[in-house]
Parts: sequence; structure tokens; C-alpha cells
Amino acid sequence: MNRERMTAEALSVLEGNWLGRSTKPAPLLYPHQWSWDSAFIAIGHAGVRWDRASTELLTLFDAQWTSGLVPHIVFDDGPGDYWPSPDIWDSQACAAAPAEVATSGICQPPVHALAARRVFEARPDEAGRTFLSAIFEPLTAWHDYLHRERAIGGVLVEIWHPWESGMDNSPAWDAALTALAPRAEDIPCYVRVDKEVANAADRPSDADYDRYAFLLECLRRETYAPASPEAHPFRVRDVLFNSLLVAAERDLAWIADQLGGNGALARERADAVALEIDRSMWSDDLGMHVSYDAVADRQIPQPIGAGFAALLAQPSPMLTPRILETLEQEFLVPIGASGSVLPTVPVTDPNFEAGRYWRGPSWVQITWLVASGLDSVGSNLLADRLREGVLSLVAAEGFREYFEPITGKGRGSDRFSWTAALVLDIISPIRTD
Ligand code: 9WN
Repeated sequence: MNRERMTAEALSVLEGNWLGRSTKPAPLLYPHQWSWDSAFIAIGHAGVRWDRASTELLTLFDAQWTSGLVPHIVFDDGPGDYWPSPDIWDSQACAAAPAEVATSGICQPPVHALAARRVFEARPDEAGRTFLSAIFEPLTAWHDYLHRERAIGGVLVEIWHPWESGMDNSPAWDAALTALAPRAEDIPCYVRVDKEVANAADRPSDADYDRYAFLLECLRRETYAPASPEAHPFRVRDVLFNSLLVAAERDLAWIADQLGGNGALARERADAVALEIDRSMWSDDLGMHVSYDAVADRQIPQPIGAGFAALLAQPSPMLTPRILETLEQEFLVPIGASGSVLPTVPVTDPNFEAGRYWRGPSWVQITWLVASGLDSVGSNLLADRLREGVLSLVAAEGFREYFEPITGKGRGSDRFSWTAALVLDIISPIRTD
């Protein structure tokens, strides 16, 4: 597939997944609007369908809770089966939730300010400013929510469910999930739809789903705002989530500057979180940043490709050479003449499974973020190799949800929105410098 054809195909994938005011991640498996998917979709649409890009983000923030939480799913009322469905989340029983639309009650990584900035930069005119003014307060409330409700006893923010990481079945969560050991009577009944729509062997196990259901129920009982968050049984300071928060705060500060406001608080918060990422997430053994289990009070010694997103937070320059060495020597797999593929975990890792969801495959959105992080520390050539790798995978296998790193085989859902959107950005990037 040449680039012209790839652009046309990517647009047709996004058109096919358009729901009217937002874009679903995939035709069948994910039939609603997902939070971080929408941010990536807006980034891809910014240069080619600006109206769609701005509408995508505004639709998501229309479903924002009064607490500032941006829900990870905004339910569409069209056809489509997904578990957990709106009745399970029961957002409408929560005073902070919007009345007009059903949503989940948990969140996903805060990549939205990065998207909003790019949408504006694609069109810095009157329409762009109107969009930026409309999204600025909601974005600020979202970041405020994270610092206020999710930074327990420090500045790093916590996720309370693996789904909040966006990397649901990562081996990084195995120990924390095993430790939950929920009693059978504490696990709500549910029927998995995902195993019917996708290849069951690639998806999380039933034991994982029991824990997802158990955690959802713990949070639902407290209207997703636990009175004693310290007592919640799954509390993780995820390296990807926190690194994105740093980048998002810096972009929020930039947005404030554009609007003649004051970005000082956002900059201060970004610097504080960045410092703490280096202090408590750096693993000298692994030569990279890792997540932190706040319940067990220890680092999670699982190297994950998303750990290199810490580059987005611009770590201490003393660490950068070692991070790049780990990335090149332990993770990257060559593809084609000049591309590289970033797997979820190193292919030599005991937890590596080539085709299993979040346990081995390469994901386009993680690769795109790590490439942006590499750009931000001046490693543009390496960043280009990663982007080249994405184009090679897609050229051979289409717009798949994820790819086996060694064979390049496409897996998961086909016609996946963020794969299409980020290919559009890779082919014609919006510059942010
Ligand atoms: C749960 C939509 C979402 C992505 C996540 C990905 C997967 C959902 C699921 O799909 O998660 O949120 O049902 O498996 O892990 O990153 O946002 O694409």
C-alpha cells in the first residue's frame, strides 16, 4: 500500500466507525466512544477532517462528570453489544454523572490536552480559538480531578482499575490482581461478549475478568468516588498515565498562554509529577521507568514498552542515554529496511506472548507516544524508525488493533480507529514546536 492509498484507506476506516458525533474504536468489538481512543482519533483527524477532530473532543467532554472525571466510555444508543453495559455501570445513579448520556465511571490516560493542542495547531484561526476556548475549562477540570482525587499521599496519580491504564491485560498488573483474591460471592455475574466478537485465546482470561468485575463493583458501590481511597484494593501509579499527565499539563499551560491566561499552575504540577516519576519509578536494574503498586508499596519490576513514554515527561538528562540503550537493545525488533517495532514487553520476557492482548503485541498508539517522547528528547532518528515500523506493519496487514512484533501479523479487531488516525498523523504530522 503506498502512502496515498494508505491515507484514503485510513479515512475510510474512520468514516466507517463514525457514530454521528464521535468515532467508535472498531466496527464490532467496541461500539461506543472511548476516552483515549477519541484523543488519538482527534489527532489523526486534525489535519484532514478538522470538523470531526474538534467535534470528537467536544462530544467526549460533554459527558464529563461534575467532579471533572472524563469517563472512559460514553455509551452510544445505537446497536452494539458490549459488556459492561450502561446498566452495570449505572452512572445515572451518581450525582456527578451527566443526566443526558450513560457513561462508565472510571477514566483512561489523560492524552486529551495533547490532542486539543494539535487540533488548534492544525487550524490556529477564529474557529480554532473558539474550539480552544470551549475545551480549556473542561480540560483544566479534568486535570484538577486527577490531582485532587487520584494523588493519594503524594503527587503521582493512581489508577483504580486495569482498564484505567488503557493496557488492560498487561503483565504489569498480574501480581496486584492475583493479590485481590476475591471471594466467589463478591464477583458479580456477567456474560463476556468480547470472546464471541474477538479471538478468545487472545483476550484476557476469565480469572482476569472476574477481577475486573469485582473492582468495577467495588467502585460502583461508592459511586466511583471512594470515601477512603487508601482502602481500595487496586491502586497503581502507572508510568504511562503519569507521564502523559506531565505532557498534558505542559500542553494545557501552552493552551493557557494562547488564550492569554496563566499556565503557571499547570507547569508547576507537570514539574512536580516529572520529578516524582524519576524518583520513584526509575529502575536502575531494568534501565527504564516502571509502574508502582501503591497497595504493596513497591515498584512493579515488569518492563513494558509504554514505560518509554516517560520520555514525554522529559526525565533527568542523566537517565536518557540508559533509557535509549534499553529501548534499542532490549525492546526494538527490526522491520523492513529502516523500521523498528516496539512490543508490549521484550520478546525475551518470560511473560511475552506474541499475539495476546497487551502481553506481547505492538500497539500503534503506544508506539506513536514513545516516538513523540523520543522527539522531545532530540532522538528524532529513532522516533522516525518507530513511525516507519508502524507504516510497514499497516502496509502489510491493514489497520489492525495490534500486531505480532516478530512476524508483523495483524491481530485483534480490523479497521481500528486509532491505527488509522495515527497513520494519518505519521504521514502528515501536525507540528507542535
Ligand atoms: C476496556 C477501546 C479500548 C481501549 C483500551 C483497550 C480495550 C476495553 C476492552 O479497548 O479496552 O476499556 O473491553 O478490552 O485495552 O486501551 O481504549 O479501543
